[in-house]
Order: sequence, then C-alpha cells, then structure tokens
Amino acid sequence: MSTELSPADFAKCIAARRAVDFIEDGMRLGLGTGSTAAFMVRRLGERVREEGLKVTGVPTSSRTAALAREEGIPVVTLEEAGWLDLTIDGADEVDGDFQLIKGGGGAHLQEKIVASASDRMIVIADGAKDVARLGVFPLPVEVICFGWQTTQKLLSEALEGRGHAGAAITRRMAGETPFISDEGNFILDLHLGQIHDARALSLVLNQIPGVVENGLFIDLCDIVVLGHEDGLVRIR
Ligand code: ABF
Repeated sequence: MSTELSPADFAKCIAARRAVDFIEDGMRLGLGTGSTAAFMVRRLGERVREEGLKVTGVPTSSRTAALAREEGIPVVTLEEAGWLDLTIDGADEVDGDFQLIKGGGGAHLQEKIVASASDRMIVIADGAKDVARLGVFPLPVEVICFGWQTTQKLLSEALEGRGHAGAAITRRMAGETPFISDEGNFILDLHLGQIHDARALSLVLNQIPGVVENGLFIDLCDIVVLGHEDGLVRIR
C-alpha cells in the first residue's frame, strides 16, 4: 500500500483504514467526500466483501455515491436511512477543539447535513491538516447563484466587522467556468488567514442573504484520526 502512494496519500490512507475499524455490523453510515474519504470507502468495501459486513451508506456527494456502488456498499438516501450511527469524513483543517474547516471538495453542504444526522462523526486526515488555529485554508461558503455578487459584498462587509477587513473572497472555478455544487450553487472561498472565533463567525455568515452554508463544522466532530507519513496513526 505504501509503495505506490505519495507520503501524504499514505498518511491519508492509514488514517482512513484505521477509522473503518470503528464500523460495526448493521450500522447506517454517512460516507464523506474527498481523497481521504475515498480511501475509507475502499477499505469499507473490502470489509463488506471479505467479512460480509452488513452496512448501508449515505453518500455526501455524487462522486462518493459512485465509488460506494463500485465497492459494493449498499447506498441509501438520508431520508431512507432516517438517522445515522456514524459519519466518517475528511477535512481541510481540524483544530484542538475538534472544530473543522471543510468544503475543499465542494460538498460541505451535504456533508454538514449528513454529519448533523449522525450519532457520531469521525474525521480522517493526514497530520498536516491538524492546526492550532483554523483559517489558513480558505473557508468555503456555498451561495445561491442569484445575486451572488451582492452576497459577496455583504460577506465582505460582515468580515470587515470581524477584523478581516480586505479579506479576499473568490468564486471557486472549475477550469474556465464557475464551480457548481451538487445542489447547483456557487462556492465562494474566504481567504481569512486565521479565524479567532469560528463558532461566532459561522453564525454571522449563515445570516447573510444568499448564503446556504459555510464550511465551519462546530460541535460535530467526535473523534479525529490522523495519519502520519512515518506510519503512525494518532486518535483523539
Ligand atoms: C471533504 O474532503 C471536504 O469537505 C474536505 O474539504 C475534503 C478534504 O479532502 P481530502 O481528503 O482530499 O484532503 O470532506
């Protein structure tokens, strides 16, 4: 496994595979999006095939749904599952209070809904995602397309009032065209540098007209599984 992977992917892979050990027979699972979550889905597929593990999975994106089906994992909708025992997902940053920045993969809206519908959430990541303070990674905010430039202006004004005057806000692109989320919305990335009060900022952002959801995950993550390039996996 470690021969063909880059050091960072190896770290992601060992974290993802270790997290799958938390999965028990009969669980209803939230399946995250991103490269780390993809390692998790593949390992889960191995357990389903080799151990006959009985689980159902609710994917957080169309990409994850396709991978889960490819791995032979029974896929259901969140409505069909009703409630989930466990969500396992990646992150872009995790701090010492288990607060997260997510959404680098453009799926934080579905990911936050699925995580909120779960008894527990495990975040899997390579050690580089473990930070003292959130904010170096640009904070994704999903906004509806209608009036997005007005929303961008209102976001900028709100950030000015929170000590982020002049912070860049960029519309995420997919090549030459704007990135469109699975729900048909735009993603604006907020380049904040560091976030002093993630909980308060999250509340402020979601009050702005046109904002659907932001990538700050507060009080959702229960366990962090971090993989390191030396092969060590740390769980907290
Ligand atoms: C998804 O995975 C996103 O919310 C998060 O931004 C991303 C992390 O991607 P990767 O695992 O590829 O680093 O959960």
